[in-house]
Amino acid sequence: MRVEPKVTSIDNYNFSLSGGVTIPQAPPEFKSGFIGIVGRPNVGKSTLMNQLVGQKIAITSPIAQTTRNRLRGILTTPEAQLIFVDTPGIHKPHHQLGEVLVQNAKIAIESVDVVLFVVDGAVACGAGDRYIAELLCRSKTPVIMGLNKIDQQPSDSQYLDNSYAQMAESHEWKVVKFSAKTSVGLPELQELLIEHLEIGPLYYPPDLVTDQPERFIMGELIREQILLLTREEVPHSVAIAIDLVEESPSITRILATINVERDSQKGILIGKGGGMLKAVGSAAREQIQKLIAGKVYLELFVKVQPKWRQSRVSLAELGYRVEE
Ligand SMILES: Nc1nc2c(ncn2[C@@H]2O[C@H](COP(=O)(O)OP(=O)(O)OP(=O)(O)O)[C@@H](O)[C@H]2O)c(=O)[nH]1
Ligand SMILES: [Mg+2]
Repeated sequence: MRVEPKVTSIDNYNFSLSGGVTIPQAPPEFKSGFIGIVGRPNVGKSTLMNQLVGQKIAITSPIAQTTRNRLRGILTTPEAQLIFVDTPGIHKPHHQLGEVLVQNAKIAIESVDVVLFVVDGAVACGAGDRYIAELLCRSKTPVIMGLNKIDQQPSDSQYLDNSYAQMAESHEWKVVKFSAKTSVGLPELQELLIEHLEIGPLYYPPDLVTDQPERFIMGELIREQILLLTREEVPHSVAIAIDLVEESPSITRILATINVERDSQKGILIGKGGGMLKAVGSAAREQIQKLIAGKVYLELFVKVQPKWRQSRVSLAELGYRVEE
């Protein structure tokens, strides 16, 4: 039996120009706005967004460049609506996909009300952070620096904090320290962010936590398992397409294709006797069951699509394109 899912996804709402959904009017003094979460790959941006909205909407992994799309996570409190925009880690791009991702992160910086520049507090400030700092000072958007992973800091961490404090001071950015993993410091972060927002309306219904369709999150949950279970080039070479989602009262049937670039990658993904694909499938199925709060049948196919990361057409087909 399918139990009633939490409202996680935009699909549960029938938005239309003629006003298919009514968003309640915000009380007086209510604040709202868009907060861009920006930083190097792997600093914990997506983990932070999931913790702040209280639900897993973005996938996370120890592999750099986990996030590929700009995702919105929504947190509504009695006093404010914070719309977080999680972005792909900014890095030096090596292929067309990388260029599109970095370009989209740059666009996000310009389109939000506040930027939360997340850095890894467990390692000293480096060239990657300085590159992003330069980008941020070219934009007019106000910036807060967020020092994450403080649970991983050594006992004598002053030198680490100082390396970031110097950068923040030179740009007059406020610094806030937290751990996205343990939630230490997150209430203070939330308060500081609300202080930076202006009085505004509810942009989304108060119980919505993401603007992403459920299908997209399903594809991401499959990709997450591939990131966690395979190695080397494979994690970066996959793109997921959800071919079918068929709901019945007892089970949701999902067919998905995993696109890879080479035959050798297909071999690794399928694994000995199909073992790898089975492992990916059963772990992803469990995650998707949590997402939709119902039973799932998941069937995965693997297809070779040579050089999809280099081709603008394939990128667009698979859902990666430069945003307007
Ligand atoms: N110890 C510790 N680990 C963390 C913390 N926040 C994130 N991580 C870990 O850091 C790794 C990267 O986290 P993500 O949230 O995927 O990082 P990201 O910045 O979104 O990475 P990209 O999407 O690749 O740019 C994961 O293994 C997380 O579990 C934290 O506060 N403390
Ligand atoms: Mg991410």
